Amino acid sequence: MRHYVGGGFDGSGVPFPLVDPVRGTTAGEAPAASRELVDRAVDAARAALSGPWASWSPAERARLLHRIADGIEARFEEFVDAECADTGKPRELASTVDIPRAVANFRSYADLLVGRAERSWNTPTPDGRGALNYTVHKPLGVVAVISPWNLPLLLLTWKVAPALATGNTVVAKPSELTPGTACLLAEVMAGAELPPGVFNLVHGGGGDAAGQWLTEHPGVDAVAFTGESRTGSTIMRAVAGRLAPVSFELGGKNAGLVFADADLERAVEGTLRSAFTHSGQVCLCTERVYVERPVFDAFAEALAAGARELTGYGPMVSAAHRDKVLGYLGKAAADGRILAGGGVPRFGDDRDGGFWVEPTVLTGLPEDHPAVREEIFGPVVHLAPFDTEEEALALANAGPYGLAATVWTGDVSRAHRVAPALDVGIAWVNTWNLRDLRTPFGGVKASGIGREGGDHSLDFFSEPMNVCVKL
Ligand code: NAD
Ligand code: 6OD
Repeated sequence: MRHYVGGGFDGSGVPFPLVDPVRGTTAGEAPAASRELVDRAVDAARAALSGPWASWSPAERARLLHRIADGIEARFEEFVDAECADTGKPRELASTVDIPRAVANFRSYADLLVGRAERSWNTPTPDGRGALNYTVHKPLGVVAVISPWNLPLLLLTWKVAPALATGNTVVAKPSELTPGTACLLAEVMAGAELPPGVFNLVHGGGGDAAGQWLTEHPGVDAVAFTGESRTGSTIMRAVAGRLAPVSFELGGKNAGLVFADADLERAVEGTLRSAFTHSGQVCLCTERVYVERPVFDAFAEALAAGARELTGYGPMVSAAHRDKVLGYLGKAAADGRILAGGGVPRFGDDRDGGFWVEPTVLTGLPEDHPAVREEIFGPVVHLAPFDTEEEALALANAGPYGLAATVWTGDVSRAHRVAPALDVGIAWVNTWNLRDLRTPFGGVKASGIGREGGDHSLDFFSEPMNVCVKL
């Protein structure tokens, strides 16, 4: 595990331990960047802005993004191994979602860049000769990309790819819990013929460490961050003095709405996926489901049975996160009912030292209960009944978050009525987490600031400038 600064690898810094979430054993270590190294990374990124990188055409940058994607594909299994070692996630998930999506992130921004149209306007003037207005997109400068532990490579590359596509230079800081695939990405970058300093990587923690030092650094022109809403507030304060732009993808407490006219089998299967994928450690996971009363009992019974039958799921990422999730389950057991799970699975082997929590279905809690209102980010879903469409919408839209929601219905008019009325950035109907990388992605309220995806990312990572030429 090494930093990558100014085109060179660097192993300096106090080592911190990496823990295998499956067994709870120490699995290695990574170096924490010193403040001096963070300064060097930002300086390298700033210097690269005025080097040969500045004259790379969009087509050259697009070819670079494809080379990076090729480099990840060439070492696909190593990336899968590293993602599984850090997160404990099942191999099936890393090899069908995380690593392919990282490849797709680079390829899709390469394609978007080449096809990007610039707008121009013919402007009438009193002398009849007119003026030509057109837009030039410039990079923002040095961008800090700070990412979380749940989908480490997917979420890092989701921001690094468009940042490079638009001509910025990057200093990336992955979560201190999951630095492995970022290290491999730096090796791919080193082989991808990009000028030194265009991509830099530093490791370490958030507060009073590399993360904070980056966001406070006067040489950082913008911060693209994914993580907890509270951390987003802290970063906003850090950049406020210099008015640096931010793009934030933050927490969620996503609702599912199941109407009585839905295909119940499909709704149960979809909710099992939306609640328990990566053991609930995906920001888009459903943590509360409102079910129309006539089908509530049947849905609850089928979902609980499905949850009990789940196998092949992974652990929580850390002991601290496992304890946080179990804390919610303790409160829920006291105040409501547990229909499935609620505890720690026992394997009778070395996995018993890991950070496991059973897929859990809760019911009977009031809406202001911490387990219903706060983001748990684990394999826990709460079920409650509703009687009318208005009530369902009010329940889904309550609370501080507004990231995603899922609607299960067989009535196409209801689908088009309910989905746009949800106070979220993304609403799925009769599916979950079906992604088209050209669409806007982000949250409202405490779930984020700004939109990424497709042109939205290209717009965030560039500064549009108007040129007006009198003819
Ligand atoms: P986190 O906020 O604790 O950490 C995220 C990153 O920020 C890490 O790299 C961390 O080191 C860094 N960080 C922490 N404090 C910092 C500070 N003061 N200054 C600068 N950097 C700092 O989040 P996490 O626990 O790693 O991830 C889980 C959270 O992320 C959940 O809330 C989840 O909902 C959210 N998330 C949101 C999305 C989305 O797209 N909306 C996607 C994934 C995760
Ligand atoms: O699919 C994406 O583009 C994305 N940003 C997913 C985020 C998932 C959160 O854990």
